[in-house]
Amino acid sequence: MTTQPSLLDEVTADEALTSAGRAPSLAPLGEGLVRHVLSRGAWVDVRPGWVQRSEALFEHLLADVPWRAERRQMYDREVDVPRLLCFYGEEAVLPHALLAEARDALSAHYLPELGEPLRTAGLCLYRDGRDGVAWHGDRLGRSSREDTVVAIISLGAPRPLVLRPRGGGPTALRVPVGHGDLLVMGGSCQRTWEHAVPKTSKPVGPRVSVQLRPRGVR
Ligand SMILES: O=C(O)CCC(=O)C(=O)O
Repeated sequence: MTTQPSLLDEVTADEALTSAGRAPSLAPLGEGLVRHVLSRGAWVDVRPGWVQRSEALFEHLLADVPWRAERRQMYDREVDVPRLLCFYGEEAVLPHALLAEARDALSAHYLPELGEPLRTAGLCLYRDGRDGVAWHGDRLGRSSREDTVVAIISLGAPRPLVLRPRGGGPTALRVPVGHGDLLVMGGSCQRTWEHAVPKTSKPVGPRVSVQLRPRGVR
């Protein structure tokens, strides 16, 4: 006797295939990872397209992360921070299982250099070209005096992440990051170099940045 799958089973199987086909996943990390050695003990690793089928992850984060607008003091007045934010501390459950997988894969890869795992995730949403982040190093905490690693996964519309030596000077490295690209800043980069995502008047879509950092680095 042959058994005929019901129409319902077929639909379910089709749906499962479709959603599995769209599911984001990580490409092998070592393949395609290029290191840019900067001055004064700083380096930047770039791995284009590390998150494959990143669109589904991007849409999930856009919809499900409790994005918050923040304000900060600028001289004598308070201004809007030009991007939305959400911070996940060490104990927090990340908003998608793939981010935990990415954090663990990066922790394993960089352990010989870093000596500790990545533990926190800072998420930023750049809604359009009016959002950006000015020149800075992540120097709150231990990174003001110790070498460290900050890994950034970029999703959605690409925006250039630019780097220059601390204290000014022309941009020395400009990396357009989006659509699942990975950029990792390491060594003395947070102390001796600065990075920024400049605002732009060009029409650009939203971008989400996921920054994975070790304990005590912000
Ligand atoms: O958008 C990015 O990828 C950079 C974010 C950043 O530098 C920061 O939040 O400190």
